[in-house]
Amino acid sequence: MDLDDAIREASVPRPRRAAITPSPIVKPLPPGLFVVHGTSAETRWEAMQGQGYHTPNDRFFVRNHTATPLIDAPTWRLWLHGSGLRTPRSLSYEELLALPCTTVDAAIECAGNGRAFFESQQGERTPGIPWRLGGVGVARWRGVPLSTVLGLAGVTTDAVDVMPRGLDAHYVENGVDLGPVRRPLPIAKALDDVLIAYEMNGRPLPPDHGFPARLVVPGWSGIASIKWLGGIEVSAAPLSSPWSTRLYRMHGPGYPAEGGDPLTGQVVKSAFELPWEATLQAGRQHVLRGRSWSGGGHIVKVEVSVDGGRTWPAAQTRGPRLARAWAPWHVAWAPERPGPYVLMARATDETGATQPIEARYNRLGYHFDGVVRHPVTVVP
Ligand SMILES: Nc1nc2c(c(=O)[nH]1)N[C@H]1C(S)=C(S)[C@@H](COP(=O)(O)O)O[C@H]1N2
Ligand SMILES: [Mo]
Repeated sequence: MDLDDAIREASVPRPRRAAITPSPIVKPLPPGLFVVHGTSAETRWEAMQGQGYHTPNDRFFVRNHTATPLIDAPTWRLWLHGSGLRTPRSLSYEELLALPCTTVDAAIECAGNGRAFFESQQGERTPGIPWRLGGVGVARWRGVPLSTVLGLAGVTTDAVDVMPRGLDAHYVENGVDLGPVRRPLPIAKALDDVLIAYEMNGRPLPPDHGFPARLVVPGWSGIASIKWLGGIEVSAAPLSSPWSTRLYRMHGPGYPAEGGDPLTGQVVKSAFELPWEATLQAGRQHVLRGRSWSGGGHIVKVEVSVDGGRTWPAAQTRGPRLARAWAPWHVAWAPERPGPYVLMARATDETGATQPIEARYNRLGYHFDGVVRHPVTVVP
């Protein structure tokens, strides 16, 4: 049996879901927690008010190319194959759970998070999901290091690329079948800090987030963290997919004709835990809370401007500010006069990377790192 047959036979999502609901996302999407974008949904930032360090599973954003498949764990197998493995093999759910596990607090963030601001702040139209800032979440992931699992199949010294593939439906773009969602990882990253996760915030992975198992690739664009893992190819020759050769690259003025290198690390961003748009009362003290994050390292500084960017007093960070997750912060604000205001937050990470007033344009609208202008109305 080859991999395709194996996946078809052993772990194809049962047709159960079609019988239940036509919804592409299984969990409830109450309008107070999510903004729905077709088959995906972004977290409303006010839904993070009063939450702990992690994004609870019920409000973690979902990015689906098609629809969440319901996968039967007892018959599921993870297929490890390719020219970069000495002893190709497969693994059951039980076998995966029996391996030595570890946890990591890591963000998953869509490369297009913040895309809406290319248009609303810079007048640059880009195709794709118009995320504001809710295409990110931080969870405590438990699972088995990818290096441990691949080690069971004997990685050869000449292995160069690792291609995980999802068990969700093939992605069809403009009538062209691009195949299963998949994207190669260089072997060095794959063997470094990547996890095959089966638990999210202490619960089995929810269906929408990749049950029974997904990759978690800390610091990198969300597309690397393939959900509903069915197979992993390890190859002695370079691998590619439309998600590495065309999508998830920088295109446009100043970039090579074929696009920049495949995207890896995420950029610096900041968000207020406030509704869009927010209403606050004049004449009293408010505590503005938010979070900042970067794929490049931990956050060392957050500044907040309430006067249109004239002054940038420092915000206080509270709690952990882990690299590859985020740094919660707060700042006091007592607006006296009613009227429209714009709140801005700007973070800097340990590499010195910070947020420009204007993000550099790219045709597909990835990696918006500009300072976001959050509208607030102060009422009497
Ligand atoms: N199999 C599969 N994996 C996938 C996707 C998908 O559609 N199918 N979407 C990717 C993208 S673009 C992102 S941003 C993250 C989102 O993870 P989440 O839905 O758990 O938040 O999953 C990635 N993994
Ligand atoms: Mo994404």
